[in-house]
Amino acid sequence: MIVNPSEILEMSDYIALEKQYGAFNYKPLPVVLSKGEGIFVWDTDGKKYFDFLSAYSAVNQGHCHPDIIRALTSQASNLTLTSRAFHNDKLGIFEEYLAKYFQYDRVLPMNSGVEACESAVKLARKWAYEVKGIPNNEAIVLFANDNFWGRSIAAVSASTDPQSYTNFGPYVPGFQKIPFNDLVALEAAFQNKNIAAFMVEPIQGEAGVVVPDSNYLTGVRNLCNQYNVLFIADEVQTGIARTGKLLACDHEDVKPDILVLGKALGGGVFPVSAVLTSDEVMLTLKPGEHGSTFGGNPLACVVAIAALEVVEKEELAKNAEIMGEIFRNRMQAIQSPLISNVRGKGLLNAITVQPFGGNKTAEDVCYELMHHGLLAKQTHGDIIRFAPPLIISEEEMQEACDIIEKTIASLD
Ligand code: IF1
Repeated sequence: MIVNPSEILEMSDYIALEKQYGAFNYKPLPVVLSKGEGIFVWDTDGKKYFDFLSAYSAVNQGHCHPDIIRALTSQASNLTLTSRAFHNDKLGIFEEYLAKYFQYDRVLPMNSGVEACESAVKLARKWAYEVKGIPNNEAIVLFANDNFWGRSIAAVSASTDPQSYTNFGPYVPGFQKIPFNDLVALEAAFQNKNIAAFMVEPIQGEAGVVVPDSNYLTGVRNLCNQYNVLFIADEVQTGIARTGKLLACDHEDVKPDILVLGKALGGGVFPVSAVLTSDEVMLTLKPGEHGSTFGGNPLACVVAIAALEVVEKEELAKNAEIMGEIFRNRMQAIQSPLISNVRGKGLLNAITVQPFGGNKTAEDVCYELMHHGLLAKQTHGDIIRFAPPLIISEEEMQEACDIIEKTIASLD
């Protein structure tokens, strides 16, 4: 079949094309989406769904937010890319806006989350040698078990998930892993003088929305101060209001040395990521030592500013907090042996599906939810993440919870 790119096909044909010509690195639900608006998406047959994945938290502001699309299209017809070989009239404005918004000295713009995380690791190594005085090539960066920060060779080298790292070796040296939510293990690891940084997600997303103890980040902050180690917070998924505060670290009023942002920084339309840090850390980078062709492009800069303006103007952190409470209360009230655990913060939530007696899995629940008009995706076989756009209203949240309740009841 040779398809004219403008031809309209059946859903099964779109899926068949991916099957014939794509890589099998994902296993999507059999739904083909062609339109999005706010918290809803539509498939090619015109069926409407609640989007309870939000493109893995990249669409916090809702699909095709008019203010963000306006910023995108007006900039797109003016100037899109200059590279960093020249200045552009949006980069400095974006850097100032971000630095003030999150209260850091400086901003390093990148594109994807994994690039920004890797940039943070590079910065930590540079700081280790040039400021902390660790002997050359001996710096160690610590990670928490079950971390997830992407798919690059460095990211899979930091991973403890065999699915992520198996047969992708040899791995990057100088990475060490300790248990998450364990300050004793952290302090023990810090006895090594060559530790440059500890990179951690304030809530572990891919691990299944694992929320640490309420004083964990404070403990990390204190130990990092005590041992002169950089605290890198990977807020690629938890940041930008997802957990009910602008940053998940704000729940404990803790400020990391290096903050990594991505996903919703691009307002769901464009890959924009950034590393924010102090003069002391950022100024270790000199011309030619790091970069990216697309990083800091004017299109990304205006989109990111528009995306953050929406978060502020529409008070998305507050809404995420309130709607998250409603969601977890509704889920906890469901009387079903299928649900064994409900957890999360703000609108980053998960339920654990217990295959009671029968053989219903989290995947079965997601298929059934899809048929009932709500899209969510399972992870690790038994966990379903629920993360709608943060603009969801109370009425819409109640309706979505009705769908989940009905679906669970139909599977019991
Ligand atoms: C996939 C989860 C979400 C991230 C954190 C960095 C990155 C991610 C904390 C890298 C990416 C993704 C990517 C996506 C699945 C996904 C995810 F399932 F792993 F947990 F969000 F729900 N730091 N997270 O979560 O960002 O380079 O992708 O822009 O399919 O791999 P990226």
